[in-house]
Amino acid sequence: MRTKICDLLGIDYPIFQGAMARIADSGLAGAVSEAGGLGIIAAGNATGFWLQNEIRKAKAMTGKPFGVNIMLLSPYVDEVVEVICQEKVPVVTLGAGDSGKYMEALHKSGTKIIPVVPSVAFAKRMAKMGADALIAEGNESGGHVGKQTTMALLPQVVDAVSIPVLGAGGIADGRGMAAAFMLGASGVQVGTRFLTAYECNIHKNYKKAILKAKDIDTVVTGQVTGHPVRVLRNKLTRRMEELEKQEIGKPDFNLEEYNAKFDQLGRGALARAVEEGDVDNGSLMSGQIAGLCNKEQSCKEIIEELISGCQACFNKFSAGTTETGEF
Ligand code: TUI
Repeated sequence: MRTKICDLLGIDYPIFQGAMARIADSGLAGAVSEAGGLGIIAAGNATGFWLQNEIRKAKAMTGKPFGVNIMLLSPYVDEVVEVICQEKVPVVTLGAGDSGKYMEALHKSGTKIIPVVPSVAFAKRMAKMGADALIAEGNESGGHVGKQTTMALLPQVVDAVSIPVLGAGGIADGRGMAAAFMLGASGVQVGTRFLTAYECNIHKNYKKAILKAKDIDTVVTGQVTGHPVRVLRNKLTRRMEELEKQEIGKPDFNLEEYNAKFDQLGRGALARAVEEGDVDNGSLMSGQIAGLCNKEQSCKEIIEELISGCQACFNKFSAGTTETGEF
């Protein structure tokens, strides 16, 4: 199953592992790349020093291409970009902001640039600025989300640009992957499913919470702050909702004060989930598709299942099937 994105990046399968801040390290990314997908180290809010070490560990694990995700809200973006250029990382994805400023330096070092886009307008802007491909990420995703669903966003982005587009958000098995192809994608990015991989080094409580999550168990927090984040519902999200209810209706509502209170609640919450396994007070980032992620597997097994499941969909729905009344 090769597509344009495989040829562009020199990977075997058109599957990217979603970059999950504080989670997607060299252990996860190296395993995904070694299995033929594109593993991605999430720079998140980490320093250039941390990232350089992770890049070197990934290089030692696999001779295959891997990527780094630049989280554009990070205070360390400049040093992260510098390290990526120095280490000649073959591909970067960029999220949570506008990557225009960094494109020239990254291209000069031979790095392929793949911004995450939440809208058609932003997709067109990134394509015009020289992006090599795009990831159209729907609101079903975990973590920082845009407003459009994958189903609506992906085909509109595909039609708006002439570079390859990957679909992301709500994709965790071969059926989702086949659906993305039907909408015009050249590949998919899968995040939540990789949270359940053996090689994913999150606390066991976090992993268990994903494994037992149902379809309705995620919520988007931070809608008012301007940084909406999808996570599993828990005590922390209920406190955030409570704060929203109390403050928003006030006649003297002050956004800055509200944001400060919200930040106070969220401070350190991702680390509490990932490292301490605090499933009540931590931020358990997760996509809506967690309900489908029910077993722990290796990255290789996950990738093989995605490919064989996608292939089975194509076979099932190929010529003649509609006449047998199978669907
Ligand atoms: O970036 C992500 N997902 C993330 S980043 C993250 S760490 C974080 N934690 C707390 C608050 C904020 C971040 C956890 N998950 N996905 C890619 C993505 N990019 N989703 C949405 C966007 C995006 C949003 C607005 C990209 C561009 C944009 O605006 C660009 C513009 O200038 O119009």
